Amino acid sequence: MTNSSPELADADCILVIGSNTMEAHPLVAAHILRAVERGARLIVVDPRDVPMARLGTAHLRLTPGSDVAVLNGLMHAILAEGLEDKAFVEERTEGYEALVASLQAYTPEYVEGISGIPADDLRAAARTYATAGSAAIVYAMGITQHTTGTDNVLACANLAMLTGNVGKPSTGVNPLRGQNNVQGACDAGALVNVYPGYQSVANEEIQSKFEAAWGRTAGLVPGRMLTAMMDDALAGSIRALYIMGENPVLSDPNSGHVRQGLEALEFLVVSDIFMSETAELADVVLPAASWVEKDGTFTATDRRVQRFYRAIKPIGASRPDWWIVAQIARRLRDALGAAPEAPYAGWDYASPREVAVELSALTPIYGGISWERLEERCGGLQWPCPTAEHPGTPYLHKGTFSRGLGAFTPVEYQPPAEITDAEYPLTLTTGRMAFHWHTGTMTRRTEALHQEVPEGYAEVNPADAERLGIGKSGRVRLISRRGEIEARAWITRRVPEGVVFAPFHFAEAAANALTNGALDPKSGIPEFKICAIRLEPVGAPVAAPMTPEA
Ligand SMILES: Nc1nc2c(c(=O)[nH]1)N[C@H]1C(S)=C(S)[C@@H](COP(=O)(O)OP(=O)(O)OC[C@H]3O[C@@H](n4cnc5c(=O)[nH]c(N)nc54)[C@H](O)[C@@H]3O)O[C@H]1N2
Ligand SMILES: Nc1nc2c(c(=O)[nH]1)N[C@H]1C(S)=C(S)[C@@H](COP(=O)(O)OP(=O)(O)OC[C@H]3O[C@@H](n4cnc5c(=O)[nH]c(N)nc54)[C@H](O)[C@@H]3O)O[C@H]1N2
Ligand SMILES: [Mo]
Repeated sequence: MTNSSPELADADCILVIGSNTMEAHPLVAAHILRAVERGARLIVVDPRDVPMARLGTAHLRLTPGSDVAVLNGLMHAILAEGLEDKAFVEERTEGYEALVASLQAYTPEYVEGISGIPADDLRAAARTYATAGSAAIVYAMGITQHTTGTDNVLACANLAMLTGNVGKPSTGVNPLRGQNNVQGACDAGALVNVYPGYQSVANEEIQSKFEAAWGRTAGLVPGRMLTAMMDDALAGSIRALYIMGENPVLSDPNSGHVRQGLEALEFLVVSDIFMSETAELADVVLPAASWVEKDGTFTATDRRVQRFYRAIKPIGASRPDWWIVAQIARRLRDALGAAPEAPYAGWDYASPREVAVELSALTPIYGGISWERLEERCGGLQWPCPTAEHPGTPYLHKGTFSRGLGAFTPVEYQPPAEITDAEYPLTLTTGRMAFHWHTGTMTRRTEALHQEVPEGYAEVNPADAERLGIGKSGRVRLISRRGEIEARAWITRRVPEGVVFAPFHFAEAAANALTNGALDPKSGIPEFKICAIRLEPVGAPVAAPMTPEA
């Protein structure tokens, strides 16, 4: 996030786009609710009638995949009414003329044709956002998990800069990162093209710094992305994989393809806290300790590093992930060699605290973040925090952007990779719900959560259900070009006509058997949010008319 979660409570306007915040990020949602109680305006852009949409000043219920058009339309309307922040654009940005030219075609009427949002609703939302004292954009997977995911995010940045809503409290462009520590994992270098702290692997100077620290060079070439690895495995260019804390058999798109890829490997290692569907395919399973069984830090979505404490001893033969990784690294080092005088060639940490010391020594944004400081402060420290005296950074881009001027990047609307046709006439969108976590390894083992939602389901609009003869709580078959699953039908107006939603939490009704493996060419993220399907009732068609739920 450019800004901090608690700052949302003080925003005058919050634009939530592609985020089911109440179900997926309830703590962030609490800050938004506080803002709404204060009288802040809330605009929700989501095809589904998610809980937060009910509280908003406006719910822009767009056709899935039309976000670039909607964001461009909002900017078009802002310019048409002269509501842009002229001083901010002049002093802090570049590329304005090209942006304005690119927005010309996106009249609210043209955007209505693509998105289904009434032109006047779009105009009203543009006015609400642009005239607010401070306006924050909050987004999540509803805009990123598309072949145009990067374009969607760039369009959000354009909108924020056009209205001067960057570099100030309670504004910004705020991705809600999903897992408790996905931000920390990225910060620590778990990405294909950077060392810890987003230091480029392709930069020779940085490469030399890490070579001196670790006693080995890793080469100046970025690695392969997760989403490309199954193709590589099938092609034979990847022969072994070591998977930690990931269950791609259920969580990657087009699971049939994933399974084939994993089965084609010569050697598969999986490290998990449970025997997941992916671990079942492994040659070696390394049992990991769960978060309650280990010490460490988590970095929250607003760049906030916090210390967490072990509550119980690791159960059975399980070990903390850092320990497992270090053991493997030591053996690799012995096999491949490393300069012994390098300060961090040892991989002999006595505790995760020593890993943290190494991280801050090599990573400028974490330079001043020590466990000692974290243990003294409730609320943690937010990076960039370069020195031991630095108080941390609640919001980014104050006064200047890291590249100097903020660059407007024009983006054009493009349809999703797979669109509906006569054979597959419905749009499937996938995601999450409050009671389950991803592939269910943890939540489906938790009795209370299992009781709340014991089985897979699909949200189907009453009009579609009636047309297809799908009864209330009846079973339904979802069929795409890649696979089919059976689930219970939840007949509900949460989804608009023509759109079906299925969570991906249930192995026996695995949504990813259906999803499309098409990727965003820039980020490599799969188009989890859109593919074409058809529905068939399972069992006898229901004759009696249904009572659709609200
Ligand atoms: N209970 C629970 N909470 C979780 C998780 C979990 O599994 N369970 N997972 C965590 C993780 S890792 C993540 S990444 C986050 C994800 O959090 P979210 O991204 O908020 O959750 P999703 O359900 O993936 O999708 C968000 C919304 O996108 C909407 N959407 C679908 N298509 C489009 C579109 O084309 N445009 C727009 N504007 N919206 C669209 C959906 O209707 C949905 O409401 O949740 C985190 N929190
Ligand atoms: N169709 C569809 N698919 C999606 C998405 C979607 O919206 N729609 N969302 C995508 C997103 S945003 C995400 S983040 C992914 C999530 O995909 P995954 O990360 O594959 O899903 P999880 O179920 O969280 O799997 C994590 C695994 O880690 C294990 N685990 C838990 N704690 C620990 C630990 O401390 N150490 C180790 N070693 N293992 C541990 C769990 O038991 C589990 O097997 O799914 C993606 N897939
Ligand atoms: Mo995620």
